[in-house]
Amino acid sequence: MSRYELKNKVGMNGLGAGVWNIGPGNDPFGGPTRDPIPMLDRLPMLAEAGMTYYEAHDVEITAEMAPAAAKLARKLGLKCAMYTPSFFAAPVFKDGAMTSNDPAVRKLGMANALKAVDTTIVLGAKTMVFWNGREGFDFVLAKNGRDAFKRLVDGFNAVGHYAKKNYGTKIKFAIEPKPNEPRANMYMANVGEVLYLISRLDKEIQPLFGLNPETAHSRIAGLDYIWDIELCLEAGKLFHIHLNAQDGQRYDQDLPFGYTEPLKDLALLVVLQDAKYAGPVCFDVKAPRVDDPKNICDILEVSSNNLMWLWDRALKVDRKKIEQFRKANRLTALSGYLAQCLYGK
Ligand code: 3MF
Ligand code: MG
Repeated sequence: MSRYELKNKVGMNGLGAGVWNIGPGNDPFGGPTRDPIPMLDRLPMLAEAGMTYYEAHDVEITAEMAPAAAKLARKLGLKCAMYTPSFFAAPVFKDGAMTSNDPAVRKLGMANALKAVDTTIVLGAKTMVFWNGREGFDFVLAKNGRDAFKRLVDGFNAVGHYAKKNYGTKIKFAIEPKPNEPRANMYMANVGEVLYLISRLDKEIQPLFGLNPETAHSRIAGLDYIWDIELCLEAGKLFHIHLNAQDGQRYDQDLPFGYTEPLKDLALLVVLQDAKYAGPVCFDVKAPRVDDPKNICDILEVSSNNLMWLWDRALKVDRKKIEQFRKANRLTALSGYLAQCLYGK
């Protein structure tokens, strides 16, 4: 089993993927096209695909399964990059977990979040991600937005204090923004919004909170992912990353990294290299419905190869040349230089 290693990468090296990335192929319009693979069987598959890290939701690797998963992962030389509570799949969270208008649902969401904190420790991950997929609204005035914001602040404060009290600074939290899908309008829609939310948390736990920006989530909103990443870096809040690709402003596709906008992806890697990003590099991609079970890991191979090629090319980009083009205001020429780095010999 050989693992992908990024040349000169600072901090945590190796690539990662979610166990959900190699799912049975359902989409909102159709059921599975493959038999679901038991979750623990997916760990050797990720290792075999060259991953160093795996990621999972609490509904995939449950608290009860966690000790066995940790043992198996150790045997495979896999590490858990992050663990995350699912606040979107169960019908009870249909209108959100932390922002639901029903206090009993909010209470259940909190219980799940705290349990996930404990499980994150069992799995040995340093990061817990929150993608609160159902926090938002489809109908105006369905929720009081100001109350919803306050509920998010209260919710994340409670999680942060629980983690700090029980585990010190062992676990950090990375909030993943997304503008829409599955809700028409989602709270925590973009990087700026999440940074503002963090600024409103209790001061003593603010250092525990950062972001997990995902390529497709910025592009769905027509936002530039590189700027989203730069903003997180500027704030010292790039705790985690979800790389993939997106074919314009449409439903969330979770395409292989590097597939749609390679030149921008090259520039992204220049930014990450120059910032000495030390966190893990993880994919959030979806094996398409049309892929046969035997080829289910193709999406990881394609994403990893694209990343490795672009990473090496990004290392060779002459930073001085970028400076010169900026100074001379030759921005078209700068884009041409990047194209040469990408496509040239
Ligand atoms: C949805 C996502 C999620 C999150 C995951 C981690 C199913 O668009 O990106 O993947 O990454 O829930 O918290
Ligand atoms: Mg994601």
